[in-house]
Amino acid sequence: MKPISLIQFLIEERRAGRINAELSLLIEVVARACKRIAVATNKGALGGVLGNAGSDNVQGEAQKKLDVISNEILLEANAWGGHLAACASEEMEDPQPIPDMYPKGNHLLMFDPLDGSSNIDVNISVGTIFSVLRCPDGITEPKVEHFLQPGTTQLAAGYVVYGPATVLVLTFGHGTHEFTLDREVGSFLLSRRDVRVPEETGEFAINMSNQRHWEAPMQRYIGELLAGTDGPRGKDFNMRWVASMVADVHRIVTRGGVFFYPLDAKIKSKGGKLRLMYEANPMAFIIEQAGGAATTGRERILELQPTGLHQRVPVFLGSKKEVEIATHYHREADGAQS
Ligand code: AFP
Repeated sequence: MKPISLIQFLIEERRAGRINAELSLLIEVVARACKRIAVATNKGALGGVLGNAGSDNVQGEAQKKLDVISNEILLEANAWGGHLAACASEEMEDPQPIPDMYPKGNHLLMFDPLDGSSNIDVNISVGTIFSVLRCPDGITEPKVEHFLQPGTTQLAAGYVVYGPATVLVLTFGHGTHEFTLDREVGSFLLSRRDVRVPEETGEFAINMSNQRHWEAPMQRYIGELLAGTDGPRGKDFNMRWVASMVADVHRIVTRGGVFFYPLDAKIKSKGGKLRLMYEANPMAFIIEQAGGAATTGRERILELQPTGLHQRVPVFLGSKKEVEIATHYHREADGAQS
């Protein structure tokens, strides 16, 4: 059977009344921009794109050249189509308005242009993450407060992983779907419809080097996994950590597993490591739509009321049973203390 292209998929979603023409165009534009980022990423040293840009982003982190290039590609691609009211990027302090010379649309786009960028120079998978919100009615000049909507209001979310293959994973709230870039044809083709994250798993992802800084319930939960067949869980668990959230989440979307970036003493004052609007919310939407779960260890991520554009939160996501056990341990410990 002839594979379904992303464009055909979007047309079918429109015909089914699940998305409108403007959202369809927005996804097409983001996918096209991500193809350009894939080309830049694939060039590696030959494209002169490796190394630091010599600047810091809003989070005070050193920007890689590809962070800057990817951000510019996404901003430029999304400026003129008439589908956006504004966008916001992990790399920029404030939302980016649509230039006055172009028409404006009804959507807000948020993105992490190149997640996992510390991996670029060592040729390990990186990715782009994005989230789409509706611009509140009557707002023509969106400000930060208009972006601060809970994840449950997302109209779409997706990521592109630039790995051995370039893969787009997308949800509009009706399942999670995977598209693979056919480099010869230049199109994303549907490779898996309605992907499912199994409820149970034997694989977890966490940066173990932070173990001594974790809260007690996290120590307890991971301690039980590490005890394997000798411990209360009665089975051995395997561990993976790419340090590129897109790659770690894509493994979970492909074969199950659970991902944690918990609170620890080093990052407590910041609220967590990962960004709610650019990482946690879109990934939580994608994972829930694939049958998984996503919490901060205490609350469902998608129900958090954001307080800042660059807010950070702890993230537990993936196979439902493991997220539930780890979350239960945290809630139980909170209850015991209060
Ligand atoms: P960078 O984009 O700065 O590499 O950060 C990546 C990231 O936000 C996320 O993709 C990883 O899961 C996490 O940070 C890795 O954090 P550690 O380096 O602390 O393991």
